[in-house]
Amino acid sequence: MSKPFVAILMGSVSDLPTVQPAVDILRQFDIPFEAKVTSAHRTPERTHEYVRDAERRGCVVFIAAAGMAAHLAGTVAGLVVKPVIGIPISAGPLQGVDALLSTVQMPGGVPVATVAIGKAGAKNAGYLAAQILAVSDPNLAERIASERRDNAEAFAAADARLMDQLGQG
Ligand code: RP5
Repeated sequence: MSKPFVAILMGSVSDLPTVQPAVDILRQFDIPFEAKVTSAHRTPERTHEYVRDAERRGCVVFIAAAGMAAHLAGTVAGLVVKPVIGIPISAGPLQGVDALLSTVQMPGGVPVATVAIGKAGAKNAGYLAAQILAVSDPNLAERIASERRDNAEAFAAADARLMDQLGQG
């Protein structure tokens, strides 16, 4: 059996700069991934073929990013029973609210775990994929927990500096 990996699908090459934080987080935790440009509307057959093939080859989490009438994540969710994370992209005059609603409003029984619009959402998509993999990977779980502890310490240190600056120490 091949090594488990995450598949990142995006509806257009123009989505890549927004999706990049998800890629960065997966790289940070040494999680194998594939990135693919494929569209629910422009290349529907290619999307179906890729998703089915990726699942067969060991994909355990799908991340799907799309803008406007964003049906990519929902399409993937309809094809597999692996977790699907949807990233709504801001790509038109509605600034991503269109994509958010398209991605999040799935019918019962076919969920898409929808994150925030844009780069903040992409970053959390990377973390969520990592946390899903960490359920069966204690080393990965410890790396994620360790980063959380480091962040909490940095946050407390920043608060202490602010207290000093304001003479409230
Ligand atoms: C969506 O339409 C894509 O995911 C992208 O966010 C948006 C615009 O695509 P391009 O016209 O830039 O290719 O399907």
